[in-house]
Amino acid sequence: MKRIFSGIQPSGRLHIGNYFGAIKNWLQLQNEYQCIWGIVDYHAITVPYKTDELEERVIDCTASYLAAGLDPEKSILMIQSKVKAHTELTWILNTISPISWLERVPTYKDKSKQFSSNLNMGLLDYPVLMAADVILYKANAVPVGEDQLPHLELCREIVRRFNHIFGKTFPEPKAIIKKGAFVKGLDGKNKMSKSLNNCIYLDENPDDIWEKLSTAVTDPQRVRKTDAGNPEICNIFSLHKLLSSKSQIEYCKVGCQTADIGCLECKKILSENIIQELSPIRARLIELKKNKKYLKEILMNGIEKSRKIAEQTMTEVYDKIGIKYKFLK
Ligand code: AQP
Repeated sequence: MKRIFSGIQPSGRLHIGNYFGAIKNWLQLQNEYQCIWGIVDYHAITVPYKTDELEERVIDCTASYLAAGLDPEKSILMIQSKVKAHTELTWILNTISPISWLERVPTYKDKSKQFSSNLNMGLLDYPVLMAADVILYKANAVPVGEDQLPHLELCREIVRRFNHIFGKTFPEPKAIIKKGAFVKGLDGKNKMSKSLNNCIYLDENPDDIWEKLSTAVTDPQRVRKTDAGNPEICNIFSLHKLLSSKSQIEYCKVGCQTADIGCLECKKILSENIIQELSPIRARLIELKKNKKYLKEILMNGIEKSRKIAEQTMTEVYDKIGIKYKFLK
């Protein structure tokens, strides 16, 4: 069975961008591949964070995976930092990754502006760690949002370079891109991001969903209700495409173009659909977070399985790069 690795950083509560861009697609993939879903905490510490909140974030992320429907019987759920080989392999990959490759990664450019007072090596090295995450398990494919595509391309370049220098070791992982690959934030400008306060969270309660939507940015040129709008540049309409029925999408599209309906009516329909989609997830999430023993069991099991696969890869890698030191055996 072909293998997949993907993960989410526990840098905040998960949002509908993570859900539509990642987890919802993972649900189908877990039936087709051997999947490893990581909670990639080493990635999360590349930007300023509160040490006393990290554990809660990891718990929240695990519960979110399960609440959204990931099945621990079918896939492996694990925490990146608990499999030490992730950083071991990163170091080895660092030695063959030109700095110029890393400096041109768009997310590095964005994050270095966002966190200019903490421009650390981890931020620059983020894609190398991501490459290590994936190839440590010899994953054949990685489901990603559009924003992550440059990272995956870099990962493929690193794989080609490693294989060229040391001999064929890793498969070149392919990107799997599905519907919902880019969810814009409620600010109508940026990608929905945990760190940008422009999200609808997976455990958002119905009142808050409506409150956030009612003030969310729409087509900026539609100032009055009587102005005709352009749904194709409207943030709310792009969310309709992910959540609403065909007839609702058509109703909102035509209603907006002809100014027959206002933004609030369009948002109300969307709000009800988001609430319907998220309510069962929210209920399960709240229950799961109370059952830490269960979450621990799932993670410990996943960590053990991940370590076994990682150990096999690292034995081969050390062999290939000349760190086997027979005289010590
Ligand atoms: N807005 C989005 N639209 C589509 N997909 C998204 N993903 C994240 N945001 C969107 C996808 O979710 C997966 C995990 O992302 P991540 O949390 O590890 O990293 P991120 O993309 O940096 O997420 P955030 O929310 O933007 O976190 P912060 O603010 O902490 O940097 C990936 O597959 C990603 O594509």
